[in-house]
Amino acid sequence: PVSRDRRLALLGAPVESGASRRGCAMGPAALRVAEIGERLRRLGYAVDDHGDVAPQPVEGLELPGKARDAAAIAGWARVLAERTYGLLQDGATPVVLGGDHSLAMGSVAGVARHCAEAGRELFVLWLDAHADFNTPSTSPSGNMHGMPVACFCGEDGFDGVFDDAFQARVGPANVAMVGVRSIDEDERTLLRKRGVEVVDMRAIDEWGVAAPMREFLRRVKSRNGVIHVSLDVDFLDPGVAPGAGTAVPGGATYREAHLIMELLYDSDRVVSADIVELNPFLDDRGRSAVVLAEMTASLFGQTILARPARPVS
Ligand code: B3U
Ligand code: MN
Ligand code: MN
Repeated sequence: PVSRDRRLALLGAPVESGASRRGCAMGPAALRVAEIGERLRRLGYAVDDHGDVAPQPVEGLELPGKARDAAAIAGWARVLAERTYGLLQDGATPVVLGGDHSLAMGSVAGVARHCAEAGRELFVLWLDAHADFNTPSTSPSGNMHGMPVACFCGEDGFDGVFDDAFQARVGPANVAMVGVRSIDEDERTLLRKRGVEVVDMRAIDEWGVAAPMREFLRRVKSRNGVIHVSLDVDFLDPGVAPGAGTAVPGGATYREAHLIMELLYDSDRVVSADIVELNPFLDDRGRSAVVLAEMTASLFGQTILARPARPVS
């Protein structure tokens, strides 16, 4: 599994204008207070905390349709694309601490460029109550945290967010969404049209998380691919993680979420991750921050008992 000599790179991205309510800008700080770095160091990794990144100045960018604060969001996306790309080129594993989910436009663009140049096929595992597959023309809210997947899958409406260096995209068939339970009408139509795999809560209730995860991991392995994991705090049930701006009832349990992280670690395919949408202003005494820090530790190999190396098959 994920070699302990791969350095882990924490990048704070205190962006919050992609969401409808403020507070996500405090997310990176809360995750640090929850000892996300220390937990990973205790597992034996060298962890570099690069602090919070600063957005590139972008002026006057407007997208056709509804996309609130598009210029600022593009500024975050551009710097994150450069940073995740650069870290991967250096052999490190970027872990982006959000910040709202619009930041994944950038983190995934950087990973996609790295994979395109390295000739590795990229898969994205989207753990979220929402599909985040709106475009500026389908979005009912105009909030850009509801759009990152559409953006990195190459849907129309995002021209000008990136310059030419970061045009690599993720094929919609290489995206798997798990835990989804809230989709807008036009968003659902588009998702279906593009063939994105959606493991909704109904599927999890029927099959649990292990069966669909094993199927996804088998698919990744059959293509010798790698995985970017994007974990939205609202993937979890609000009872487990109340610090979410757009909480939806009926989410993943603590145990389901940990099992997914453990299966991902066992797969040895994860190259990068986002931990996003934590809103400490809405949290209950740091509980959600701690849960996310624990999830991240599981993603990188924390186990209850040492287990014999057993490839997922
Ligand atoms: N789909 C809705 C709600 C939403 C998406 N992502 C979050 N909320 N966090 C929208 O505004 O696009
Ligand atoms: Mn999201
Ligand atoms: Mn969400």
